[in-house]
Amino acid sequence: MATVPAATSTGQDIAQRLMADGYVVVTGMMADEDVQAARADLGRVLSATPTGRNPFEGFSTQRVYALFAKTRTFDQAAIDPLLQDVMTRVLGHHQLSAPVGIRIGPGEAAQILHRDDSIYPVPEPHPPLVVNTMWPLDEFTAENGATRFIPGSHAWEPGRTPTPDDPVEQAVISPGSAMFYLGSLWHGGGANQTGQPRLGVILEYAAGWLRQQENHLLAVPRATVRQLPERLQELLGYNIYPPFVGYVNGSHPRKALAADE
Ligand SMILES: O=C(O)CCC(=O)C(=O)O
Repeated sequence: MATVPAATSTGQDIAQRLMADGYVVVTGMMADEDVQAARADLGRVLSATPTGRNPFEGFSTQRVYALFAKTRTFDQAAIDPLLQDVMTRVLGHHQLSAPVGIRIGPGEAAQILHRDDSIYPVPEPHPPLVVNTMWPLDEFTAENGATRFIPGSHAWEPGRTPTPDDPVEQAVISPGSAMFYLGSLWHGGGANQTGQPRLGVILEYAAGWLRQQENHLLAVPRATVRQLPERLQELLGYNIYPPFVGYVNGSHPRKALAADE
């Protein structure tokens, strides 16, 4: 797998690899103590999180939606300067779209391969609309459900879909790293053939002019949002796509957020 260290890589390097290969693994994105804190806090959240309702979510898989309403342990990751630089280079003006904790339980089947950007009805080929980042909080192994993906599939000709002959790789990655992948890369969660769950968090970003996959304005209470760093508030949707998409009563949504109601 294409792997580069955060400490010696620039946003330009990472964005170039991402655009060329459809994915890139960046090591050293999260300190050990932050991984442990995130794992512990998500364990708390997961103790009250149901399993999935359909094969896509996974009947033995738990998904933590409304992530930024439930934990503070990904606030810094979401606004990490290197990550933000990559997103700006690839997506331009961008926002958080679908941040989700995903714990694939023992016995779970492989998720269907899909493209994250296929939810938007934009004809192919199109410029990058979505970039996802997967943050493993357990060791991802071939056996416990490491994310599956088809290298090169981000550049397939319009209309092509996976066949059993397409080579599938798995993101065998360690906590502390983050795998960046384009929304056009065919991928999916792996089957968990072990007796232990596999926990990871996706922080998915989308171009700023699209509708966010999750409606964070309703998912995260305003009292919570007011406590967050301003950049995270913007990424959750309290922002303008220039010149004025997203205004509130003719003003920047930051003003509505600050209003006492
Ligand atoms: O959990 C994973 O490895 C990937 C999950 C995924 O792609 C999704 O749920 O959209």
